Amino acid sequence: MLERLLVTGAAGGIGTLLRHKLKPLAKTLRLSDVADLGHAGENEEIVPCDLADRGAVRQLVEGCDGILHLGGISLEKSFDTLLGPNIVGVYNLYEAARACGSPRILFASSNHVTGFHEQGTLLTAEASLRPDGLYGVTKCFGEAMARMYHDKFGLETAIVRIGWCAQEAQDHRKLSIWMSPDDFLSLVACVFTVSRLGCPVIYGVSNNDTVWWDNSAVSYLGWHPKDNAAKFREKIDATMPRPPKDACDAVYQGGKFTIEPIQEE
Ligand code: NAI
Ligand code: 15L
Repeated sequence: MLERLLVTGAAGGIGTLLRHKLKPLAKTLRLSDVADLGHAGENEEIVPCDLADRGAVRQLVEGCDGILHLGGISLEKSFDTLLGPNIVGVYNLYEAARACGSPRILFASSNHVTGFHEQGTLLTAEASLRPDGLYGVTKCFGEAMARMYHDKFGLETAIVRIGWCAQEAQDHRKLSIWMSPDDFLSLVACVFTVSRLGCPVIYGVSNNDTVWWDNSAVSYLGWHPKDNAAKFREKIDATMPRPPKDACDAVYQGGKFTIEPIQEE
């Protein structure tokens, strides 16, 4: 069991889904965000922090032996909006981790680092990076930071390219990329308990019927996702039309992100 697990971005969608489920993994959960996290529950510490504030991030990481890094901008935005949380923030986090005993990190990357691959292509961790926007590019930066801090300093990171983590898959594309909160939780548990982690790339996806990603290279983690988005298919088919074959949602893994404009502010 970890002594103190830091969860950045804990007030966000995934952080909220996992907050109570994470408790068995650590004696103390240190929950952090710029948004309101409410009151600290049993075995919780609330530490507000802007990831772009280097000194604050250094203090935030002190005393933590694991970091679940969910914090940052999670959608396509302007470069100026992404810069602080997703670029400066990731640098601050890795430098703080290096100074604080190199706790293991789970970096929440995204399927949008490879969003311009076509849906019919089965990707492994070796797939070339084909980000589908500036958001995806910032996640490529985070992945490169993780790799460099591992090669140079031995700091271990699980790079998790999350598909869509939520209670439900709501459209046809998400039937292939959905990861249930419970499957994410079991992945987090594997990452923080496996004896040697290294710096693997893992696709964060449940055991869905339609598969775009191959995680066989990380079988040593012992992660066996159990849920399957197929249970949402009937509802999706009944409530929305299947996208036309040539629509971005049906062609590219990144779906609509591939047609997002470069935003100016
Ligand atoms: P979210 O947008 O709901 O939560 C992110 C949290 O980060 C927010 O609570 C926000 O206040 C916080 N944050 C933003 N800027 C910050 C800053 N400067 N300092 C501190 N905190 C800051 O995102 P969600 O959906 O919970 O995703 C969590 C992570 O997983 C994100 O990094 C996202 O890119 C990644 N991801 C999520 C996917 C999903 O299915 N939800 C899919 C792929 C990747
Ligand atoms: C992401 O990276 C986003 O954070 C999430 O909100 C979804 O849009 C997801 O990708 C997706 O690909 O649907």
